[in-house]
Amino acid sequence: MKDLLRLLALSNLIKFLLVQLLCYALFNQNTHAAWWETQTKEPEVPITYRRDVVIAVIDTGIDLNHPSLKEALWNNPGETGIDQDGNDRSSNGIDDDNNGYVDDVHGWDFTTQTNQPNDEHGHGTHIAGIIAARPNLAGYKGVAPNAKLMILKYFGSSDSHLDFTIKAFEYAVKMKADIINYSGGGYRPSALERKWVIEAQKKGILVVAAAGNDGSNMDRRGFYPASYGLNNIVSVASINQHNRLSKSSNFGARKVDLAAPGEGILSTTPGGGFGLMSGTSQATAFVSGLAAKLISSSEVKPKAMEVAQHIRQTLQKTSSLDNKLRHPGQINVSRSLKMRNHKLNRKPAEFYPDRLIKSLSENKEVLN
Ligand SMILES: [Ca+2]
Ligand SMILES: [Ca+2]
Repeated sequence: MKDLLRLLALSNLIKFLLVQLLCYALFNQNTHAAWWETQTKEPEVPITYRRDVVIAVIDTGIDLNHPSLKEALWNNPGETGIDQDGNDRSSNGIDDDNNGYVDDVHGWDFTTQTNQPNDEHGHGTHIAGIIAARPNLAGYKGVAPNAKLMILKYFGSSDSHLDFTIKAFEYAVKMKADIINYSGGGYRPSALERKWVIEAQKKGILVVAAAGNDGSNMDRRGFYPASYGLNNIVSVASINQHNRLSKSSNFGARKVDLAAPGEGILSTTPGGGFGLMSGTSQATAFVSGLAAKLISSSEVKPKAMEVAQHIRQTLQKTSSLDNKLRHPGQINVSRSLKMRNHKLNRKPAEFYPDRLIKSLSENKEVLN
């Protein structure tokens, strides 16, 4: 009996040590560090933050109290401060900015029509952390730890996902987000959804959209909004740690733009925790984080298409992605930041220069 107890105690100790080791390994593989150390083997590029960048995260909501995320929440300027009666605008029950939503201080939950877009699923919290988690004591931080997150919940227990997505796009455009991160999608296009992506384009808003996780060729079958083919959309596939397209990732030499890491990604989870998730959703969040960094640090605020073009032009070419993606490469944050040349619309000094010409001729082929 004594031996058994000793064995159990030992096994608990081993379990404890294994958990500690796992935590150490996870935190030392965090989003930010992993990017530079395993993907580029280059030191982080120091940047000057020149402006706030707001990213609309259209997803399953967020853990509003997560210690790594609560400081990253966008605050609607029209629903903060004190009203004429001395009450806090964020909780006075009045639609102070007259946008149709009462007390929408951090965004909106379209599934329940409330101002508390809490995440019961976990997906949205994970995406939000990759983009903009604030640094914690263990060293974890998102790609753009100064960005502000506008939380728009479209996915909950109801099945009106497309209707809520459209409302969320409309909200993000009207409330002037800089970037819309949409780590979701469906196989049926929607004229209304496309309309709001076009409205985003008119306002210079970048839309970063997941290519989807069915391992299918999107040149034959579209996945929307990623496949609307507008120049303010960047559609994102997932690669693994061996620089190969993830087996589950959709692809398309004409319809899917580029790749970013999407397997075994550590980020925030509901309840104040951290965990690993995989998919083109995670890859999409990396691209949104990079776009936020570019917009916040450029001397002149770039337009959506300029950011998209710059990201495409500064990819790290990855031969295993040839014939699978329109731009067969993966994002490289330090390379994109270094090649920014202070103004995004200036042509980068290097890159494979035939890419744009090739893209245009590819478009011609499509049109013909
Ligand atoms: Ca309002
Ligand atoms: Ca209010």
